Amino acid sequence: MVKVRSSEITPEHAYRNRRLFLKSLGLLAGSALLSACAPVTSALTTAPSGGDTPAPGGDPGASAQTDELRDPLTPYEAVTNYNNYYEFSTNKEAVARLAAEFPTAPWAVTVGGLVRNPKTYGVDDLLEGFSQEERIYRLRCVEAWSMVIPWQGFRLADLLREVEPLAEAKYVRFESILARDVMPGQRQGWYEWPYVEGLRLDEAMHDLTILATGLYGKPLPNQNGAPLRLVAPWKYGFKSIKAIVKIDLVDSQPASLWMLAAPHEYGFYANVNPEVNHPRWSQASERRIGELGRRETLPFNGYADEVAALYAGMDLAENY
Ligand SMILES: Nc1nc2c(c(=O)[nH]1)N[C@H]1C(S)=C(S)[C@@H](COP(=O)(O)O)O[C@H]1N2
Ligand SMILES: [Mo]
Repeated sequence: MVKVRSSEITPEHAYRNRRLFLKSLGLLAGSALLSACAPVTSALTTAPSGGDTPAPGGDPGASAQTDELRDPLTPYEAVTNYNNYYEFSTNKEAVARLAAEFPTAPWAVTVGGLVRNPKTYGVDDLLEGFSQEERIYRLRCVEAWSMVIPWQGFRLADLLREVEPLAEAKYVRFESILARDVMPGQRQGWYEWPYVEGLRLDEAMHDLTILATGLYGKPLPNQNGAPLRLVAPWKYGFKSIKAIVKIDLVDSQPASLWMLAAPHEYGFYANVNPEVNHPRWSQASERRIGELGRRETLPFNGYADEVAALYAGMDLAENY
């Protein structure tokens, strides 16, 4: 087994995970009402006594109405109708409709490469074999818009430990499905399909990195990457590859679809960084979907305490 840095779980994450677990056992009766009484707008707001009107974005499918920064969840309607998924369309508002009939069962994910125990998993194997948790994460697209999404999923680290990476394994390469007959975007010649992404092994093993199987308490909608997509919340959204069919442990940095398409615009690391602008626009601020105006972009998308150490000593302008 490869040695990996043991990472820190924030109290907020631990708290939410415990709540989800209790909820799944039916031990949190009235949890929606309880969370509706929590302060939701800002740290300065006091909880309305006996208030039972859910805040905008509140939903019984999530254990809380905000992320740990107290920013409200993006409503389900927005999360599922404003999507980047170029296999279907470059029009974000058209993806949900075009992906509606996409067949996601049966589905197999092959995990191999530099591992001791290569294995192919069905989706049920993943749902039953790995403990599912809720993670409320910000998603920050490289195009400078963002959302707050309550995912369900499991730690990528749990899956990687099971297949036992060899000492030579340094990176993880992810591949999306290739299905030209049902993915109209793949019949266009602009990109090198299938969609490919990669992480360094320590990034992949980090506690924040999950494979998502659902959102808002429901199975993952097709437009959000069903049945399985990566979520690495401190990186630009394009790293969070959808509809994964193949995961390989490899010894050198994999080339992603975006690196091949525009290497000077999209690098391997893609850490959210307000100080390094995209060649064609600023990354200093972002538009939170559902809000007026813009907000400042946070280093590592607000997860610096958890992940900055992964990049100690690295030049983050060079390694964009
Ligand atoms: N296979 C695949 N994965 C993908 C994409 C894509 O086009 N194809 N788009 C990426 C981009 S740019 C973003 S911002 C997120 C969007 O995820 P969402 O639609 O669930 O919000 O998915 C990422 N994963
Ligand atoms: Mo994106």
